Amino acid sequence: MSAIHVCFDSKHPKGLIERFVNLQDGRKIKTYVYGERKNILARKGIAFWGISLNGELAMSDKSYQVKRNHGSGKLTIVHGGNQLTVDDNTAFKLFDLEVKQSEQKAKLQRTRVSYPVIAASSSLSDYYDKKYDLINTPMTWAEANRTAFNKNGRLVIIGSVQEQNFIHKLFKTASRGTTTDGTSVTYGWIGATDNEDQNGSTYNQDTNISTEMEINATEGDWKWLNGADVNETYSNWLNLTEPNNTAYPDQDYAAMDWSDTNGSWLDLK
Ligand SMILES: [Ca+2]
Ligand SMILES: [Ca+2]
Repeated sequence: MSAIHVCFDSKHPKGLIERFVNLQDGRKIKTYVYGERKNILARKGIAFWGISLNGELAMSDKSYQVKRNHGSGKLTIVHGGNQLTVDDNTAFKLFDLEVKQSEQKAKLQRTRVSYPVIAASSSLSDYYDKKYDLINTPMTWAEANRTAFNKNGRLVIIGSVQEQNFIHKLFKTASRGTTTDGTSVTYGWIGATDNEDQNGSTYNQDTNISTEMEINATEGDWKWLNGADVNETYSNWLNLTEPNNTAYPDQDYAAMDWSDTNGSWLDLK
């Protein structure tokens, strides 16, 4: 997308903005924007949809189109030539947030837009960039961390309320594991710890290899497995009473209680 400011147009004393879309095949199309957002990001790689008429384009302010299937209640999102069907608004809101974040990142870093690419059309749990896999075998946090690492993954790092709601829903609708005494499990491990013996990891997309890394967690100082400080990012600890480090300093591992309405987090050992 490019924009040209025409300064001296007798019909528009204040000047006129003419917008053009430069398509991948080399075509340049005069474009009009409609919808809530007046300024569409002028960046390479931006996805859009709109209506083309007589060689001109009316472009929606959203980079994707959403259709509701009235029979199933599912939403179909069409984005950059990919089609994705999601169950409900929880997944849609996470998708919308990630699209906005991708565009914002491209704007700040002045690079081309890199969207979360969709790998499968069935579920938001199948991004190329982010694929969520739920394992319902009961295990310790360290075992879960190792299991994820061996699959080139990481225990989930939750970065927003939209992602929290999505994960919470994923937990609630999954079949639950049971412990050795037969109790139904209502906690799912997430990727945060304050145990200084635990490592995080980074994944290299080019080599397809995960590497362990120091995250420098210490008792009471919670770190995500990518090394980010839990205090400085989105968090959802239970009623501000967890993590209760003072009373239980041996509780070093974060879990989501999905039986809780808000899917609150607590520290367990
Ligand atoms: Ca602790
Ligand atoms: Ca606790």
